[in-house]
Amino acid sequence: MTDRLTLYGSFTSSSTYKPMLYLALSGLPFSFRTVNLKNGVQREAPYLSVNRYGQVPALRHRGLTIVQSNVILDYLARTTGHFEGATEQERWTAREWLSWEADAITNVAKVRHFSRFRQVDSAVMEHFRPPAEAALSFVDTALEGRDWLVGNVCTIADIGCWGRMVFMAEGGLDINRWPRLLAWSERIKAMPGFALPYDLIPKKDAELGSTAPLTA
Ligand SMILES: N[C@@H](CCC(=O)N[C@@H](CS)C(=O)NCC(=O)O)C(=O)O
Repeated sequence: MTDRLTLYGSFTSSSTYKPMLYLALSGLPFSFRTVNLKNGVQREAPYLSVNRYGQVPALRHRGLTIVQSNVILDYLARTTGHFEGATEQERWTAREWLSWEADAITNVAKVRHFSRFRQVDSAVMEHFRPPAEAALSFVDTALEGRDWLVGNVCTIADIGCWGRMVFMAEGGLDINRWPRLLAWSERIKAMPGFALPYDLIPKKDAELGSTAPLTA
């Protein structure tokens, strides 16, 4: 049983970016295993034995297999202590944000997906754009008078919500429309270890990270 974290993911995936960003900001060493979504590797038996949903990301650690990006963030925060809420209430509130983002910020990812990877009828965009904009407005309002979504420091709530919306410009969603959200993204970008997805997620398998200890 290995103590080294192994993350399966893909270069263009916001769901992959979320745990990748977590690991980069934490300075944790890990192995990256690329899953080529374009070639359909996610639907082949070897990968389906890792993630039954045929999606990235997936995390393997200490004999466990963890899938769904927000469950991975939850696991990493519990296991390593990095970006965990400071109090029990904050820990629950951070997970509440992650559950909400899977319902709401997912629409931002859909707008980007249909803009970048598919030719779809305009009705599809008309369906997804209003809830995507509403989700961004909701985060913008929640950030009024505060630096972070939960408590006084960056938590998995910030990493999960930002990570899912990171490609918003590719969907024609201009972050300048949401000034508090913009300022929050700048705070995240100023953190040591930060990188944008195309600079962070390798196209090939890689051994990454420093020699930081697993526990914060
Ligand atoms: N709820 C999942 C969503 C994962 C997801 O949608 N992954 C996409 C890439 S961002 C994927 O693997 N798509 C490949 C496919 O569906 O064939 C999570 O948060 O992990």
